[in-house]
Amino acid sequence: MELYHNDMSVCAQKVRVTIAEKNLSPIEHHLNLGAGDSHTPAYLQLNPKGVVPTLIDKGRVIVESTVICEYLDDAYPEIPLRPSDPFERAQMRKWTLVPDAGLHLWCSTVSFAIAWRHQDRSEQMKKWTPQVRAERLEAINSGLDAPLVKPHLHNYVGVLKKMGEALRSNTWLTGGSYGLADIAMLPYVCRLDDMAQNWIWEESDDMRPITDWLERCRSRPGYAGIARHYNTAVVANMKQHGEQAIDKVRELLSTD
Ligand SMILES: N[C@@H](CCC(=O)N[C@@H](CS)C(=O)NCC(=O)O)C(=O)O
Repeated sequence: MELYHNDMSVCAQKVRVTIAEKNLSPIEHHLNLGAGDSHTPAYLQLNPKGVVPTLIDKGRVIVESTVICEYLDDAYPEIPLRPSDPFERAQMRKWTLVPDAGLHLWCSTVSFAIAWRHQDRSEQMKKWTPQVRAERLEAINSGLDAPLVKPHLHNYVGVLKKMGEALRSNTWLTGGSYGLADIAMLPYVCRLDDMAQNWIWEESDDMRPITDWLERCRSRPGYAGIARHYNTAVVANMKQHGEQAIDKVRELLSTD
C-alpha cells in the first residue's frame, strides 16, 4: 500500500487517522504542496485534480479522502470504523459528506486568510484553476478582511455548532462508537486549534462538548496519523498568526 500525502493537509490527516486506527503501514510519499508537487505530470496521472491524498492499494489507485476512508474500512474490516446498523451508517455519512459539501472550502479560505498567506505558495498558485485562484487570492491578499472570509467562517462555525449539538448527548458523533464521522471532522477542529481559535468552542455553551471530544480523539491510536506528521515549524507559524487574528475573528463572528 502506498499513500501520497502532505503533512498538514486536512484531507491527508483524515486518511492517515483511518490508516493508524487500522494499524496499516503504507509506503508514504510526502508532497510539498507549496512547491507544486501535486501538479507534476506524473502525479496528475494518479490524481487528475492535483490534490492529496492518493492511495494505491494492490496496484489500484483510489482518490478522494472520503472515498479512501470507506475503501479502507471495506478492504480492512478487522477494526471496523462504521456502524453496522444501516440507519446509524446513514447518520455517519451525513458527517462524512460535510467536508465535500463545503467545509473543506471554508477551512481553506480561513486557513489562507489567517496563516497560509504568510507562506510562499507561488509555484502552487500557478497551477490552480481560475476559480480556485480567484477565491484564494482574495484571502491571500486581504486576509480576514476579504469579503468571502466572513460567510465562510460563519459556515465553518455552523458545523462546530452541529457537532456540539450531537456531542451533547453522545460520546462520539454517531453515538457510542468512534468512527469515520469523528475522523472526518477531527482535522478541521485540529486546524482551528492549530491556528489558536480553540476559544471558539471552549467559550461557547453550545460548542463546549467539542473540548472533551477532542481530548478523546487525541487519546485514540488514530491520532498518530495527525501527531506523527505535525510540522512543528509550520504549526508554530500558524499559531503565531492565529493569535494575532483572534480579535478580528471574534469581531467577524460577533455579527451575522
Ligand atoms: N476532495 C478532495 C480534496 C483534496 C484537497 O483539496 N487536498 C488539498 C490539501 S487538503 C490539496 O492537495 N491541495 C493542493 C492544491 O490545491 O494545490 C479529497 O477529499 O481528497
